[in-house]
Amino acid sequence: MDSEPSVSFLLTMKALTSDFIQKAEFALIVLLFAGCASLVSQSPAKNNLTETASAEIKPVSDVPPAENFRQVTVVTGLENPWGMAWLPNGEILITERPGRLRIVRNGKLDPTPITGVPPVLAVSQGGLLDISLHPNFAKNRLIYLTYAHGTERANKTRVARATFDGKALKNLQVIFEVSQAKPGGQHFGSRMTWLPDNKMLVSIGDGGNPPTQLNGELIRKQAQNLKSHLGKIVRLNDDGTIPKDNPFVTNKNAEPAVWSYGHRNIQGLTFDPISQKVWSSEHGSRGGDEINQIQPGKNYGWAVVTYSQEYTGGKISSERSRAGIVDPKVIWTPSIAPSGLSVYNGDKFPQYKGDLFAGGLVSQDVRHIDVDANGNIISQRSLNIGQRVRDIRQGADGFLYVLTDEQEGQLIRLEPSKS
Ligand SMILES: [Ca+2]
Repeated sequence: MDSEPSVSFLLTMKALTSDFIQKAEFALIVLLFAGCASLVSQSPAKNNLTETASAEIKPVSDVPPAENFRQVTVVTGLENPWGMAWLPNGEILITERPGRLRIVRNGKLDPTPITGVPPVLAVSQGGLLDISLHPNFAKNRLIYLTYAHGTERANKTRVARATFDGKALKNLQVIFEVSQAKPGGQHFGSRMTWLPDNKMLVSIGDGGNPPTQLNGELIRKQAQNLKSHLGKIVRLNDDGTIPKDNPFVTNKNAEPAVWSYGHRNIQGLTFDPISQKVWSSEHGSRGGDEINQIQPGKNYGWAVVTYSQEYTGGKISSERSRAGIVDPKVIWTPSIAPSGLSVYNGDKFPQYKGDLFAGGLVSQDVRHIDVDANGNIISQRSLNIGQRVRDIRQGADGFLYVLTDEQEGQLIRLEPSKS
């Protein structure tokens, strides 16, 4: 689910979809019974359940509440904040989508924005988006930003880096730009995360919903085109050059930056240093939002294999799983419109180490997803925030922090309710 449809539209959709899902769940139960019965009655060689094994991934529509959190509002008055990053001294940098970079010093929002931010295309979902510090920031002072650049008719997701002296960005340098320009204000991606070898991953959206076109066909088809950055995760060196061990560097029909493909619009991306796994959260259209475990060179399906439907209710694909395409680990129908995603590894919630925390724009909550040591999803719970959740990160102090996507957005700290 994208973030721009009106609330009443979404509520109607949510009600319709929820009704649809209850029926679908009933049908699924009947089908599973039938499947089990046929398993008993047939020899294994005859049944074809292996092909459709992913039907066992049941879309999640309802989750129990999370109760172990206390919410403390730290900062108010942020305009549509999008991403955040902690400096070594505990100060927090926060992007505002209209194009400002703010800083929280000693728990207070500095009224003066950081200077030196590049001009951005602030329209619909576009603007100043994610922020990330170089893993060696303490030595090199490098900060990375993603943003929408260009015009409403022709725009691209960009990655730029600059040095930060505590007040201003200096030596700004654009280190990556999507190869094709797209029209409109939808689907820019663009979360960043770092791998242990100091290579960076950046998510790039598929370019937009129908009827948005590129080269005479729906732009979303670019997600399956390896010659395009659209609908991909790209892997870059810290200066924007292409790592020589990227999965498609020797493929003449592929962009060498591509690391994984078949994505619609990934807005949550994180690396778990313990399990060494990369996780992403991805918007479906109507229903079919996903959490995926990302591996290099793999196809994640969009838009040929998906649980999602068109906003109008029409079919996007009849296929929900296919050999050679990676199944999602979580499917949300109705959509929660997933945003930031974090793996917890701090000491304030020791029992949640290794668990995932996902923000929801439409669901206005944080999903606490219990993950076991093997990376299997066990269960999930919902922490109601009551505002559109744009990002969730673990702070330098080990607490979890939430940004809310409102005109008067907030930074909220999550603490254990019993301490
Ligand atoms: Ca998928």
